[in-house]
Amino acid sequence: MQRRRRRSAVLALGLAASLLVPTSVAPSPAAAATPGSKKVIVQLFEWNWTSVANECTTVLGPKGYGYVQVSPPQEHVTGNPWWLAYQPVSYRIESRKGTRAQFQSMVNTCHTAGVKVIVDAVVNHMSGQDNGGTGWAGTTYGHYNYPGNYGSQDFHYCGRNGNNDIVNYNDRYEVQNCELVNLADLKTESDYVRTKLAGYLNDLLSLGVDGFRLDASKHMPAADIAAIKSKLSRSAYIVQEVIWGAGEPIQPTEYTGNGDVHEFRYGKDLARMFNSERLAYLKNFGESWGYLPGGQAVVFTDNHDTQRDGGVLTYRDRGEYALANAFMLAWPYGTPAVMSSFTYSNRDQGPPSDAGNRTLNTTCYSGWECEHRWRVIANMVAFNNATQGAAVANWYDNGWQHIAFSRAGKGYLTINDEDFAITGRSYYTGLPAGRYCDVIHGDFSNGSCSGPVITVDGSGWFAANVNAHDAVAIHVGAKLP
Ligand code: LM2
Ligand code: CA
Repeated sequence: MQRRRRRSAVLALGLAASLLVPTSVAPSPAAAATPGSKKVIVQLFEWNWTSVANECTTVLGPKGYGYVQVSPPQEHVTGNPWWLAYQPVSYRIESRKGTRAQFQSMVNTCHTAGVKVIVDAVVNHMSGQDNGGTGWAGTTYGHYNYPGNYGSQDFHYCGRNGNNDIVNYNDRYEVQNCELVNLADLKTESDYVRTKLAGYLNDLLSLGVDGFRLDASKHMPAADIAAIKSKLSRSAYIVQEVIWGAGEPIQPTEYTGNGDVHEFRYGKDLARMFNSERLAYLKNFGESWGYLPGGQAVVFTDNHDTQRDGGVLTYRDRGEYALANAFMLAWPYGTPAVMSSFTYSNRDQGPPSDAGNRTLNTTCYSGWECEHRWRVIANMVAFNNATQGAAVANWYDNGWQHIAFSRAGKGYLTINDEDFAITGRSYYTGLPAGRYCDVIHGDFSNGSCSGPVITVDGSGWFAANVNAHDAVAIHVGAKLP
């Protein structure tokens, strides 16, 4: 049953070469989707504001990304690890990633490029520093004292387990009223605290932000989030981080009344199919696997936590990672969020920074992976845009690692994750006859394709050979004139 695939080194290298090339970033009007149809999110993890702005203009807009999710922008504790961002000290928009002015300018630039901005909002807690200190922007704080925002009366002290820490995830009260890794847990049931949190989010909305990823949502009752949301000055996109855990009392479905919710099972299951089971099983991937309703799920191969904690595919898996992302971007379940990482060798390591821990500008050739620029991933964003609303049709599998399907009338993907090439075969797409760019191996720009062209005949078929651990993808947004 279980099957561990062994690839020859030579084959793996050949694959890496073809699937890992960065995409061409020449502006391509064809990639731009009609307004409202661009769903794909990219998480530019720990990028500074100047680099995010530049990426919106040069890559995200042209490639058709709908949203950029940025790391927490508020004042945080000092030091080097990436996770400092998850220890708020104040709600000043002043961090290692940049100033308020730089943040504002980034939002404006991304909007001009047609990309909306989602902020990772840390609202469950403040810092985890027992002795307090001075924050990045100079604010003096104590573990339970944040001048101008909170005093000791605004925090939970659950007093379980000999301290205030969460130990037992099977206890709803504990998960929501004790401390997540010593992080001072806000009394989100208090109107004062809710008003402060809404004040922070409203400040971000006044800067033009479009939505929020609500960090540690499972650690707040859904009703508390609803109360904070009701204090927002205008509507905003919301995605809640609720990590599904086997047998736990707090369920992701409790949160769908507030907005979207992350479906954490997706990336783990997808990795298992690629690593040790069968792509053929993906035929009904989504709700029938017990997942959240697709219209409210945000899915990802990995995020900044799961890529460190294991059990998922990451940039380290190279070609297999590209194929898993191609599947995610072609398959209609959920809203896909593409991960973009900095290179790391230990869990805590911060992003490339200067001596003062200010995050350096992103350079995609060193220190940063820029997975969202890999040709396969970047070009499948336009596939996602072009196939919005089209159902899956014409599913094919060989029982194992070769699958294919169309998005009715709009696009077609086949993935061959066997250790051997599949040759001499034709595929039924149901697509209009014509010449299409294979966007896995080529970039479509100004009506021409830099890679192989696939010809769909008058009956909707094409013939192609697919190498081992490779794919072919075509869609109506990349059709040659
Ligand atoms: C999240 N979602 O619910 C974030 O996605 C995740 O990255 C955050 O953890 C977490 N919740 C809190 O916002 C990260 C990181 C932790 C780190 C915390 C706080 O994974 O390792 O904890 O941020 O910065 C670190 C230390 C931990 C220490 C804590 C407080 O690793 O040992 O606890 O700081 O000082 C004593
Ligand atoms: Ca809490």
